[in-house]
Amino acid sequence: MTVSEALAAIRDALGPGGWLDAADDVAPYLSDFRRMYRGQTPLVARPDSVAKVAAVARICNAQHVGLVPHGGNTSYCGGATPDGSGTEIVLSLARLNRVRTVDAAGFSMTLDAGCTLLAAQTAASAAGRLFPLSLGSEASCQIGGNLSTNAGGTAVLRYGMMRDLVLGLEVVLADGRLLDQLKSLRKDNTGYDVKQVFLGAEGTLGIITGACLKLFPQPDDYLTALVALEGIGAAVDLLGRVRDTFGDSVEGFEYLPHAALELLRTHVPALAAPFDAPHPGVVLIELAAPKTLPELGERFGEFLGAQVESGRARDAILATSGAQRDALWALRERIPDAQTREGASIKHDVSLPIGRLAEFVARAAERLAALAPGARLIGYGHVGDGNLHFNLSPPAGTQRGSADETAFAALTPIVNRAVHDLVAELGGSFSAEHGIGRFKVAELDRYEDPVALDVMRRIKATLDPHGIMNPGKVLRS
Ligand code: 2HG
Ligand code: ZN
Repeated sequence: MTVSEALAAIRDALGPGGWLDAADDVAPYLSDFRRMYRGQTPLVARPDSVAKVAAVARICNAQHVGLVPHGGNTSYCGGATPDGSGTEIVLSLARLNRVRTVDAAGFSMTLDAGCTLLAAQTAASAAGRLFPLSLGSEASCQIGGNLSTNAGGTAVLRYGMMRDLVLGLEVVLADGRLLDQLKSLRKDNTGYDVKQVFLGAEGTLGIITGACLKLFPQPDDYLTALVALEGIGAAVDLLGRVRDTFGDSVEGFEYLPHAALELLRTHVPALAAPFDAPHPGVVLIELAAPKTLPELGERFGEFLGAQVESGRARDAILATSGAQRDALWALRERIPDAQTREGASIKHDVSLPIGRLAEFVARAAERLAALAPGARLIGYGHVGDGNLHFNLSPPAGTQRGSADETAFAALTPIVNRAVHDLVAELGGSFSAEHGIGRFKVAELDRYEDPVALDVMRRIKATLDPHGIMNPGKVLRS
C-alpha cells in the first residue's frame, strides 16, 4: 500500500465528515498552545466512534504511519503537534464527547476521552457530585489529554492528580486492539494494573478513548482566604499549620510572589490590589466547608487572626461572598496570561520536597543573578504540592519585540539547564505537572534514572513496535 492508498483507506474508514485535509481546516492542529512548534499533516482524522479510532490505528500500524492524538491542544510541551515531515496523521478526539454514564450512588462517571474537563465537572455536578480536577484551561482541555498528561492543577493537595482519579480506562492500542479496562471497581487486585502505563504516557503507547473517573461529595461551601507573608519559607510553614489544624478540608494552597502581583497590576488592572501595602508574597488558601461543620468559618477566621497577631503572617483577607472568592481566584488564574502579556518568558514547572522550596528559590536566584542579570523571577503556583512555576520575565523596562527581549529569550537553554540541575541536586522533578511532550525529551534523557528510561523504552517497544504512536514525544524516536 502506498502512502496515498493508506490515506484513502483512512478516509474510507472514517466516512464523510470524519476527516479534514483543507489547509485552513487543518491549520489549528499544526501548532501548539505556546506557539513553540509548527508541524504539517496530510490529514486530521475526526472519528466519532471508538471503532473508527481503532480502524485508523490499524491502518497506520500496518503502513508505519505516525499518529498524533490531539485533545484540547493546551499542552505546554508541544505534546499534540505533528512534526514537520508532513507524514504524520493527527487524530482529534473532539467528536468522541459523550458522557456515557454518571453513577451517583457509586461515585463514578464513565465518559469519552473527548469530553472537555468542564463538561465532566458539569455532568458530575448535575448528579450532585464533584469531579475535582481543576485547571485554568478546563473549558477547552479534554479528559483524554488530562489522562494522557496526568494533569494536576489547583486541587491536587486534597484529591491528587488525574492518575489518582481514575477507576477504569479504555485504550486503542497501536495495533488497533481495544484494551477494555473500563471498570468502576474500587478494589481489583488482578495482576499488573495495566491501565497505569497509559496515564501520563502522552499518547505514545496508545490512544485513550474513554475512562471511568472517581467522583466525590460536593462541598456545601468554600472558605477562601488570601494571606500576606514574608515569602515562600513562611508559606511552607503556614501550609504545615493550616493542614495540621484543618486536615483534609484544605483543598488549595497557591503561592504568589510580589513580582507576580506586579504583573497583574500592569496587565490586568481591573483586578484590585488585594492589600493596601505591598508584601513579599501571598498565599491563596481554600478550605471545603461541609454543612456539618458550621463553626469552621469562625475557626478559620480565628486561625488567620492568630497568624497575623503572632507575626507569622503580615495580613489576611477572608472572602465573605462568592464574588470575593472569585476575585481572589482570578488573581491566581490570571498570572499565566499576565506573564504572556509581559513578553518573552523562560518557564519551568518544577517540584521539590516541600521543605526544600525556600532553599531552591534562594539558590536559584543566586545562580540566575549571574546568568540572566535583572530577570524577574516569577516563582508561583501549587506550593501545597511542592510545585512551582518558576518562570522568568525579562528585566523591567524591556520592550516587547526589542533586541533585548530576543537576547533574554536566547538565554532559555542555559537558564533551563541551571534551574533543572539545581532541582535534580535537591531531589526534585523538572516536570511536575506539564509532562514531557516534545519540549522536554532531552531533559528526560538527562535527568531520568537510566534503569527507568530502559524500562520505558521496553514498554514502548512492546506496545508500539513500529513507533507510530505520537513519535518523538516523551522518548527520543
Ligand atoms: C498554572 O498553574 C499552569 O497556571 C500554567 O500550570 C503555568 O504558565 C505557567 O507556567
Ligand atoms: Zn500549574
